[in-house]
Amino acid sequence: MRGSLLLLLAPLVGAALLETRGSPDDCPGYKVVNVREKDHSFEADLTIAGDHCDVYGTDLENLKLFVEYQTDDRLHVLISDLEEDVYQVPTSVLRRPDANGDHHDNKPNIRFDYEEEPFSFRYLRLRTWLPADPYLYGLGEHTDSLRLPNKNYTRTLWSRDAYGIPENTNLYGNHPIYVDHRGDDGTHGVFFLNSNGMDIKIDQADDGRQYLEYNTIGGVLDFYFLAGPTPKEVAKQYSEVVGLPAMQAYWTFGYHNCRYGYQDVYDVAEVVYNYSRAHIPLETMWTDIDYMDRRRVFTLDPERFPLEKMRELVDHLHKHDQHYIVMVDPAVSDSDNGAANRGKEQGIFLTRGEELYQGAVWPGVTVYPDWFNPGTQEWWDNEFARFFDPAKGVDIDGLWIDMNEAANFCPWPCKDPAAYAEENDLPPAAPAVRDSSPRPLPGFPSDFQPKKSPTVKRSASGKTRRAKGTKAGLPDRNLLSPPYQIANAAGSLSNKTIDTDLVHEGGDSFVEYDTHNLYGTMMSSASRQAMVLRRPDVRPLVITRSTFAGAGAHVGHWLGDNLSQWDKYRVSISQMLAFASIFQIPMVGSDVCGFGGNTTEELCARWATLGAFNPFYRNHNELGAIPQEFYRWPTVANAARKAIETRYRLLDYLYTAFHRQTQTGEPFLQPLLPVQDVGQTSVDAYFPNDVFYDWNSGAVIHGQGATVHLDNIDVTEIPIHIRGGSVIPLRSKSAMTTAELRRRGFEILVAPNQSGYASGSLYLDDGESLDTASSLIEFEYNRGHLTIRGQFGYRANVVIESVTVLRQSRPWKAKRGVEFDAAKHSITKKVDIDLSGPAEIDI
Ligand code: MIG
Repeated sequence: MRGSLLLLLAPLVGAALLETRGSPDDCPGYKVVNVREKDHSFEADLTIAGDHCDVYGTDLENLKLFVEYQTDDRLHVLISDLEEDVYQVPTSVLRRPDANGDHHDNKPNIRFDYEEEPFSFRYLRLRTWLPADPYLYGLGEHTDSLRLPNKNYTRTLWSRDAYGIPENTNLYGNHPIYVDHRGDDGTHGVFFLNSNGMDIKIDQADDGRQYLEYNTIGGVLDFYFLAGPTPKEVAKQYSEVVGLPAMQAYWTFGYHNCRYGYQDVYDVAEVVYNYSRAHIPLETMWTDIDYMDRRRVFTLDPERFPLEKMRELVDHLHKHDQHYIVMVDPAVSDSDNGAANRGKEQGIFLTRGEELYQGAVWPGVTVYPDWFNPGTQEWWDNEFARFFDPAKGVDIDGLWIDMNEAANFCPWPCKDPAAYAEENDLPPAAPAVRDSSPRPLPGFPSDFQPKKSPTVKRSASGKTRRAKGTKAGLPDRNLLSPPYQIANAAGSLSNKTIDTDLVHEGGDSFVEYDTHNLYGTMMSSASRQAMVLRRPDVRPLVITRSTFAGAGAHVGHWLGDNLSQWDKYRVSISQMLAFASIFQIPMVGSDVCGFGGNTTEELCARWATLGAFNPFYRNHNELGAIPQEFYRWPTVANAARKAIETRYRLLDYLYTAFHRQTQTGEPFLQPLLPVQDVGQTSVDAYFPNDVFYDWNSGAVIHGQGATVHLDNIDVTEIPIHIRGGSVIPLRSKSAMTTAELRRRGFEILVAPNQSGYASGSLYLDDGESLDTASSLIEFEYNRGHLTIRGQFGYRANVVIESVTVLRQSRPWKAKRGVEFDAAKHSITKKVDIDLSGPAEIDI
């Protein structure tokens, strides 16, 4: 963005709370003194420009301002206390980008302007003025419109177990970045690197001027301004700040099935069997907390999910090139069990003074790992190595982590978690053990039948207060009820989570008040590491509920507890787009067919097709809801088979685009034109000014930068259009597993633009190694001629079998070996070209 951003900032509040008086609008602000300029940066002191107003605590007298042009397209502005005692997001959780980026011509594309006095500071508020009617995106996680409202709108960032993902509330994760899209005037992004609870208000002042305002209850004012000028460039620039997303294994893009409430291992096996019988490709089977003994992590229910049978199930899946994933929660049952005992021995749980801090979740009274504790990672690694031991334990292929906001059912102040657990039947009674065998499941071991089986010093934490300059937070703050209250939908800060006045272990003594929003991401990176230790060579799939900026470097995300409703189906699209294209967490998807409540055949069929265009494609269902596996209804089964077939044929296209995002930050995005409501079979879809081809019929649509009415969309179909100018590498045929899919050859589909030109690429690797040889193959088509070039480091054992060119503007003329498909007006040439080097094809 060329131009300037005038920042109107607010003072940092320190020290003890004084009584609240006056309005923040009357505060004096700061003046800039003693500016020290360097090549690409400058520093200045800020001193308070009048009497304190102390509206939300004692204003700090002196601050420092640090402004750095880190690249031509990235400006870093940091305003902190002089001593840097105020909390800053630890670099161990989010590393900071290299400040010595490219300065091509010393003409930064973004400029920092300021007024010396007043520097317009107001308590902990920062307001930035925007043009009228702005197009703002981001500031997740939320279920509001993709383009954020401009009036009377508050986005609260504070991780919360948000059943039903209600609109206008804070949800599981926190991504304080927005993108301001100004069309031809450019697009820029603003990332506020702050993990404290905050309200971000978007509204108009009394005089009608538009603003966006941060109200954070702690931390420093740490901003990255990203110059754009396109949304794609902003996304790339953001990825340079928070890190590129992790590459995922090929199989993780297959179809996943999950539910809460599978009664026993036989139930799970039967679902696997039913998918194969229905001929619906099931790549990965999941199991929720049902497998645990009384809901305790790192245990198996000895009657319903006995180890021996679990191992047989996993073996069966692996033998059929399928995968298995289970859930792990952070809260550990405070009872006599291995994980708890070892954790106590090693002193890695959160404490209050000398006592273990307790909450109550599924297993009853629980304790919580302190991810800041230097011993926690080792404990976690060890629990994974034991429980998920390939030789003796449950040999999972991926991991699902939940409840890491962190969730606590016991409302604050939770005085007696044991009484709470008792009154609320935690853990809930397990379902009765079946005494009749399920029907025989061909392909499973013959003894795969239920049997009745019998039922079955923490270190004191000497917390030291921090030394100066630790960026760990000022002392003597009110960490439970600060004077400014964010609009947390759960009420007070500590409600339904762990207490915000807890002090973390480790030299810095961070407090939960400042680091609450990091809990899920710290669990994520710890879990990724534990998974890598189990299988050092392969990319670990970890799917988490709570995220913070930068989490995509470690994990993927599912969108939490949605409901089986059309509005949740619709909002899953904008949520998915925001996570993939703005927050840099491209492995993302919603609970297909809906989690809470009963789905319907129609909704589930539509969601089966929509979900096939989410990077992460998983059907998941709540305990107690009617079953919704794809084979349960004929139309859903049909819709799923078709959608998975399309997805799988396109899987390398998705994989290539996903890989590109992990290398460059360029967002992985697919346009979606779904039917969005019950009983609806038509949709008005916006088509940009370009030529498009219908995926099924090959029919051409000339986009006019306007909506086009698409009719008669059967409940088993989803409209897909290929933009002219694309070359798409398709697998020649779909398959029942991604392993089988990788043995299929390629069909190169050419969709020329108006001038008869198209290009595309194909990324190939072994599909799973962290460190792998790869090929990046570029296709270029120009009026009858296809050129294949690129790097060919990976030896694929399949070939290009055919090339198809969709309807062209010139009349089709027969060439040798080229067939004409009259229905699609396309031409196809059979070829046999291996993927080991350049090639040229006339068609
Ligand atoms: O309190 O593990 O979002 O996917 O099925 C609910 C049971 C705990 C919440 C997750 C959901 C999961 C459920 N969990």
